Amino acid sequence: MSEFLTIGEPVVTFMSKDADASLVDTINYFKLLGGAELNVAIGVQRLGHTTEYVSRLGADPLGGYAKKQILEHGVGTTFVTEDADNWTGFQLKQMVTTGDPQTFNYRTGSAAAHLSADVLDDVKLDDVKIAHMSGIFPALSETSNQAFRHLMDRLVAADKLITFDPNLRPALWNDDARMIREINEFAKSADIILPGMNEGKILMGSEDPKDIADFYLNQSDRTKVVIVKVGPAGAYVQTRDAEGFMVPGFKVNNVVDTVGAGDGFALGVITALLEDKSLRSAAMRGNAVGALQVQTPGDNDGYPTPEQLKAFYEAEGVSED
Ligand code: KDG
Repeated sequence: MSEFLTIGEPVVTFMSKDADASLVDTINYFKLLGGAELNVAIGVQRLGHTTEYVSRLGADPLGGYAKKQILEHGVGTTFVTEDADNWTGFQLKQMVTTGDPQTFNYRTGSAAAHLSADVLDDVKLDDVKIAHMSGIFPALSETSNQAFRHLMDRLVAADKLITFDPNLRPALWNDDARMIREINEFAKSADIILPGMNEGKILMGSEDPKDIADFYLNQSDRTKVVIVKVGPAGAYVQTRDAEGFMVPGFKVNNVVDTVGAGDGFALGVITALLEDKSLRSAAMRGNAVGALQVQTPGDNDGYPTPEQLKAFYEAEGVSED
């Protein structure tokens, strides 16, 4: 079994080739693979760590495409099962010259939404050092919600280090009050929480990184670290027993597409912790991977190899401790 484990839905993305056209008017698309948790697994693997991804794909061309891509990235597929009755979820994504692209999901009733808790009993946790959980998978269906809870319970019982990204997707939850309640409840089981500043506003009514960190540190003894993503400004790190501090972001002049930056941040933090780096270095690596990712059109194509990360740090004149 691998050092890193996550569960999620791969999202085949049809990205518009027609810059700034609405999804209604777009004619030309190209195909790529995303899915927040898969993005993290791809990036963790690319930085030289072993990964295992739990998911369920349709026995359809998009499922075949996703499986091929996941294998090519070297991510572990022992628990990527096939569903003969349901299709692989997909998404349309706009190409924008500024700001965040519009997306539209075709994921209701997808194969991943049928991934049930019993499959997770076979997942061996012995070698897992970090498990990454995100708020997207439990939003897919009642079945995936139960599966997510079951894995979370097993991880907590095995005392594994859990990172949690709220990854708010109101369109998938379809019920804001439930989304807020459940995301904050899941966060109680996490050791490290990685919310975005804008998510804080929805989840506890404040965009102030310190308020967000205090909220999560106060709601559960298990939570030891909160790292709040504050966009291009970087990240705010707070632990239970020390003053919070900012780790500044890297300046990017050519933002192509912001999707995948948050996952890039998570994988930067996770890989740095797997390599026993400090929290400051972990947040800096998160910022670095996020900055590299926004310079590419796909959801995970900007994530660096160790050599690319080294070259980026050298160009920026920074180093990890
Ligand atoms: O975080 C990136 C994801 O948003 C993207 O890859 C697709 O999983 C996805 C989603 O739900 O939007």
